[in-house]
Amino acid sequence: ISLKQIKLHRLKMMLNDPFTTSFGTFQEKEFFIIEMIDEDGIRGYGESVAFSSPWYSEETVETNFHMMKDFLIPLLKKKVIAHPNEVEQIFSPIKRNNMAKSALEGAVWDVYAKQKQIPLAEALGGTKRQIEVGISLGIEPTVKDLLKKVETYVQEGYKRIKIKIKPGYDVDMLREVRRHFPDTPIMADANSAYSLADLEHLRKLDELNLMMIEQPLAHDDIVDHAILQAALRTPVCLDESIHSLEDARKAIELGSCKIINIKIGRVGGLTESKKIHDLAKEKGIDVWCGGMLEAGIGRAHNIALTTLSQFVLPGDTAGSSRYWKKDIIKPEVEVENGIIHVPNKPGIGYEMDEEALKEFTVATETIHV
Ligand code: OSB
Ligand code: MG
Repeated sequence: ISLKQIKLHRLKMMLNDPFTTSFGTFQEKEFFIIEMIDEDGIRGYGESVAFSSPWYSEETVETNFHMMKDFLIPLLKKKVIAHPNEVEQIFSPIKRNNMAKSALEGAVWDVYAKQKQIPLAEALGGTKRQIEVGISLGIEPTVKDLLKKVETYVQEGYKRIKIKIKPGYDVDMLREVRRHFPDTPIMADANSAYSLADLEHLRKLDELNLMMIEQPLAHDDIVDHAILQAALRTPVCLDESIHSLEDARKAIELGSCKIINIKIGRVGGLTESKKIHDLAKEKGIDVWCGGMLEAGIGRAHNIALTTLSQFVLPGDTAGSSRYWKKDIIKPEVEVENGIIHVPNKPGIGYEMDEEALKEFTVATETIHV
């Protein structure tokens, strides 16, 4: 893989619906689409998933730009990369900044798969031809609003419904949802809104037959989560706490979770995602692919990763139309009865919609490598 040019397209897109978590609400998403062009003119794409403010992790759109432009892309200069697995090593002098690294690494994977003329899923070692997906619902103004949304997406066939929770909007609300949907696979995501002081309260979740509770405790904790997991029947799933294979190994060893949500950006790329997947498989830990309200490019990467065998639980990769009036890829990601058919074209398997890209781009930086 010999790269000639890297374009950093800064995009701004409006979500169809405001999305609320225990940290706040947002409706606008700003992010980078990475376009890499190799010496033969093959184009690979990546997407940076950091948000505009550092509520989910310390990275932001601005830090992603700074890291890519001033540190990571210079490391790629004049390098001949034999395999995308090498990118992680090339970036290793830079501490963390996983979402910035992942955006670039993802584009290298796409270039590589297109050079080989194989789907990205195949390049990663994935075998599934279709994947099952769920949907993540934000905090709604009232339980009645929430029930309406759950109804809509259950009707559409999503394989599980994830509901954001926070103190004061948790057990009673979930009990109400469970009463209306006795057989629907339901899970809750707290985005770190609780502490061990809430243990007795969180224990009530065990009555509700939830698939799991995601990241109930601090974003940087794996010790208290182990105590909580030992006290709950409901499986604990870690999201924010896992940034690497090492984090996953330690969390599994401590018994901090029974399930891991893998987000490509959070762990620094597809190569690291695969390593975590492989460890989880060896240890009997179920994994699923998380989401960061991605546009089509990030979504395509998530789909490819989810074809690996240990992704046994439906992920958060809902269809394009759940987020955007118009996505930036052709065709858009379609979900039919909770299933996405994995594209079998080379690379990510979706074309860039150049018109949409132009429409949503607010600035482009072109770098020769
Ligand atoms: O915690 O998984 C999360 C969205 C933004 C930031 C963090 C999270 C989420 C979601 C939605 O739950 C995932 C999606 O639909 O892309
Ligand atoms: Mg989460």
